[in-house]
Amino acid sequence: MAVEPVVYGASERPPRGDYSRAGADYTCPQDYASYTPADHATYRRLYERQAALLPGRACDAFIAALPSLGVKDRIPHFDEINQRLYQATRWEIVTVPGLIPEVPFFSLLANRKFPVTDWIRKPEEFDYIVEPDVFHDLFGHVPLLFDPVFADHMQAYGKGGLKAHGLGACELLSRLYWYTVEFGLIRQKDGFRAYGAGILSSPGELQHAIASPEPQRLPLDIERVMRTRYKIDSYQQTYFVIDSFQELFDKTAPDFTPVYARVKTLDELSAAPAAA
Ligand code: HBI
Ligand code: FE
Repeated sequence: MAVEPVVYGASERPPRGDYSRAGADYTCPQDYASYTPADHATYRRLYERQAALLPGRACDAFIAALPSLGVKDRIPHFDEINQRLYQATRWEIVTVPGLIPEVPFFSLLANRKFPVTDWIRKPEEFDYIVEPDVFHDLFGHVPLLFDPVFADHMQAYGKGGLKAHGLGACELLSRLYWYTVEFGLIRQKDGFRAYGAGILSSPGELQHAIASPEPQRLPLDIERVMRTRYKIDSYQQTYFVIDSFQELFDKTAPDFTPVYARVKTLDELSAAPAAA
């Protein structure tokens, strides 16, 4: 059954994926036969460049789990990753044609299924792509699904997303996802490290997030996150820092119904650090 593609915001670009492949839950088989040698080479080059930047910048749990993705010289078969992932945390990855609407996205997470886009960027987009592709989804997101506490947090987030949808609060909860799952930092004994997939899949953002003096790095504060706008087309100006995945789980576990109500009465905040 064909479903509607998803485009975020007002966009002139046609949606990238082929949504005629997707079922009612927006999943489809991984179209492995359509990958060209050039596609596999793109994955290999992205993987090599990013892996070299991880020491001293990515959190320990991510570095420890990265080899669980398996082959790095070509795009992996998702089925093969699933054998290890399911054993580790009872999560599995499913294939999607690209961005999917919020309700099916949250439903998959609530059922411990992480949607991974199967197509890969073109060589001319090597350094930057707006939409998630297989490199962002797999390399950025999947390693931490091997961490038991982070894995449980992702499922709880999916359940919270379904609830937020019923309350008209998806935009507020999306900010939480943005500033944690996509762009979160964690404090280790040896300094700030990245755990967010948007950081870990981008060479420029990874160096910016850890070493630049420009952005502010604030302790994770749920209300503040929900009030803070974000930009999708530049490096972040604000990062929120956790001390452990248990902190992330605990701070996102409560029923946010009263938080949404309060935040809706408060002004939005800019991500830009206040002028000194
Ligand atoms: N779809 N494939 C895919 N990947 C995402 O990360 C994603 C999505 N749809 C919705 C969505 N993210 C957002 O609602 C998040 O901000 C929660
Ligand atoms: Fe992502």
